[in-house]
Amino acid sequence: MTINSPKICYEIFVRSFCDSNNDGIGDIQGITSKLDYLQDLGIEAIWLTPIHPSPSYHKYDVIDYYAVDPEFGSLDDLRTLIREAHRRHIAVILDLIINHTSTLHPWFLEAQKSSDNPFREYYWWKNDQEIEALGIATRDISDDSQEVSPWHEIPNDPQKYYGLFYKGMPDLNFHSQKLRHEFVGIMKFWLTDIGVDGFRIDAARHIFPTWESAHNRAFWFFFKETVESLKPTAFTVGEIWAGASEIAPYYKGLHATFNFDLSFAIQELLITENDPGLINTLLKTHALYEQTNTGYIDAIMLTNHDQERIASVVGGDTKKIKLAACILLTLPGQPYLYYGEEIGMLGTKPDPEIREPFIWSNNPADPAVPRWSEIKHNGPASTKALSEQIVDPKSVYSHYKELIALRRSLTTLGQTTARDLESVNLKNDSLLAFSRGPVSDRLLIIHNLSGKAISTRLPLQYSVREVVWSHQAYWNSTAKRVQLRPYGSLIVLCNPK
Ligand SMILES: [Ca+2]
Ligand SMILES: [Ca+2]
Repeated sequence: MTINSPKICYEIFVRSFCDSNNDGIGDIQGITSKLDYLQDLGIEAIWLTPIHPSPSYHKYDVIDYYAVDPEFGSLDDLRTLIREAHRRHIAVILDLIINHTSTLHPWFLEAQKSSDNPFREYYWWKNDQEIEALGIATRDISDDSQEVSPWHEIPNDPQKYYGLFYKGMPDLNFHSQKLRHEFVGIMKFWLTDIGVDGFRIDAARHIFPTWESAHNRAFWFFFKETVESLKPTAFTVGEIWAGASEIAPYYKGLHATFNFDLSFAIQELLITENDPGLINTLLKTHALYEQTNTGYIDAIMLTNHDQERIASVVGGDTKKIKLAACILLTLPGQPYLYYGEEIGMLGTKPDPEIREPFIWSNNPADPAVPRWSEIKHNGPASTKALSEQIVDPKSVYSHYKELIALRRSLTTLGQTTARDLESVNLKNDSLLAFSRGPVSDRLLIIHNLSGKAISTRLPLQYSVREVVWSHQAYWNSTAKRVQLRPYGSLIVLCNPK
């Protein structure tokens, strides 16, 4: 593989991670100051949520693609972050927002002036008759957008503009060759001038709107060619919040895509304590991906910045928080941890509450903890700070660190593709069991999803050579049974059969 393919990635919501200058807002120098922490945890790539100037706290509506928002620091700060990250073998991936801009972006400020403005073609414009003729005045809400009426008015303009997410984010129109040229320049700037290692592509499934979706294939070919020509080692991971069959074609243009279905399936497993066939679903997904690209990378996660935090999904139960980590970090793919997951941070919607400041310590005067938002979910009574967890071998943090080290040390566990993944039927829906790896060194992985202790025999084709790792579980070699305490996990190496 010519691209860099990090084994363990980490999503940083920049505003909430670490504050370096005591203004209450997480920033780039703050991230640099925590690189030792991330390296020690075992992280190989960080994905930063958008850092460009923007009127919003989340910055997914960009007004300047060539700058760093002063709230977060400067370009020099970013150069330093990249240099220091690379020194620690950590890749830096930026969020690339190509679907839309802010209405305050100079392109849109120009475009809205008149229908013959040279920037008009950067966006989508239609009058009411055209919108009606195409039947596109309204849309069904989707997981990633609640907007029902995506056409928005400009005073005294007979045409409306298209903004899929909301009126403050007008969609860009990549029929415009001028706009494509702009983005070639933007990608070149970050990949080659500044030296980032790749991009996470926001809203990748929405680049062309539904009535123009036939143009998507050519667009992603153009995108791939552009990235490869600028920096052959650059890595791309796309947000395509949809099912596997819709995601699969994107592997022609992107190295990786996020597996949202898997994220929700793992959550469902944890809530119901029952496996409806997760591995078989995953195998079908991978078969679809493989048809498009045999080098597909399945980007797997428990949650991201748009989903309720996993610790809250499981009701704050530490045993289940640890089980969630066990499941994610034993499945094939490229795992993405959402900052704070490794200390069991809580959070439910609305969005700012799933993006709360990282709890470095419970010292209310700790300048590293951002103070931009009120902390509702992660006060001292509910979330143990990292400073406490880091010295506690039984903490959620220590559990994550151990699992990450395990995944990085075992080639089979760290595989991104799943050609040798198999579901193992132990005839008990409270168990999630699967095997991975070559016949000579096959790993059998068993998770107890339930609050009951379970003892089980193994199918005949699996004979245990050694226990590789266990958490609340053991192999009873005399009775030839696997013993799992509630929410326990066991990984064993099997003899070839
Ligand atoms: Ca700051
Ligand atoms: Ca779009």
